[in-house]
Amino acid sequence: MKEFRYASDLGNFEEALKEAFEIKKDRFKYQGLGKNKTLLMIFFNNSLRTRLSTQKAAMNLGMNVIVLDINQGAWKLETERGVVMDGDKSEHLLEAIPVMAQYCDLIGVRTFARFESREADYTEEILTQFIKYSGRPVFSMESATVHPLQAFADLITIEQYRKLKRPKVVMTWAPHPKALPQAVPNSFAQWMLAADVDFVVTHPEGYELDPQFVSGAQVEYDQMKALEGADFVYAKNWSCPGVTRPEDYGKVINKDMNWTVDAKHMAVTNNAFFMHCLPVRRNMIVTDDVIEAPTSLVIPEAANREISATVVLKRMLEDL
Ligand code: AN0
Ligand code: CP
Repeated sequence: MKEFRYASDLGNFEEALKEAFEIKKDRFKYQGLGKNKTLLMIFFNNSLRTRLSTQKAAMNLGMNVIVLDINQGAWKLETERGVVMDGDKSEHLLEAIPVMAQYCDLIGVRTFARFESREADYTEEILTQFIKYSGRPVFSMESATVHPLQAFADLITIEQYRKLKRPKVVMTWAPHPKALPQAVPNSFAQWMLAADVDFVVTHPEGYELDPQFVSGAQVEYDQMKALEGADFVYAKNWSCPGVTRPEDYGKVINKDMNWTVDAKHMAVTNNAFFMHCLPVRRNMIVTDDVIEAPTSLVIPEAANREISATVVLKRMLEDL
């Protein structure tokens, strides 16, 4: 594997899940694979789970790890070509990327959507420059439009807990005070559409996700109706994707607290499991009682981040 951004980069899901459960049983099975190999993780944005689980995954494989927080101690980077660099940015990404690549074998990048331009975000301006100029295998640790390590962990979690062969999985928008990226819902939708599940998306009008990720999904604007009979409820906030309202791209256009997942929502499901990628704002996205219930999978889901990252790093190491 040379790149990890999309569901298609993983290939056959059955094989990937088999590998994931093999690693879950013995996460140190491939300890020799990463000897004298270095993973560089570059963070343009904050993280708790991705940072820890990906580092742990690299250690499972015997790798060395370097973590760089671009905003803490590195030079401020210019990302646009052609700019006269007379401002506060001391270095250009076009030098920084090949330099960073000298010191590592694999690169993970976290770089959120900036919401300055839909086009810049949806062309994955930063991540694609890493792919183009580093000469190393590159994986997204949540980039502008995707979060594949999360979606893979979610797939593993659903496989681990499903009671039916083909469960009903409902992804519901929920309110949040600040604008959040569409990366998590984009990837989750893409992965669920490629998996053997009955997938439904529910959100208020104006929150339609990009067709490149959701085309083929059932979209139901009535949240209660969508949740009926669900086996898994996957909650997430996202800001306006700008599909039906281009002028509102990246804005919070709805804060309707009726969408907060609470006991009354869960009551119409098939005793569904509750999922969220975390971090979550309690009593905005989900009530205390729902996230604390025995049916809440938020912790096992986070635990599976180590597994998804181990599989991805293993496959990248095998292809070096
Ligand atoms: C980020 C998001 O919604 O994309 C990261 C989630 C994994 N969340 C926040 O910034 C709070
Ligand atoms: N779910 C997730 O990616 O969390 P972090 O932002 O803490 O890495």
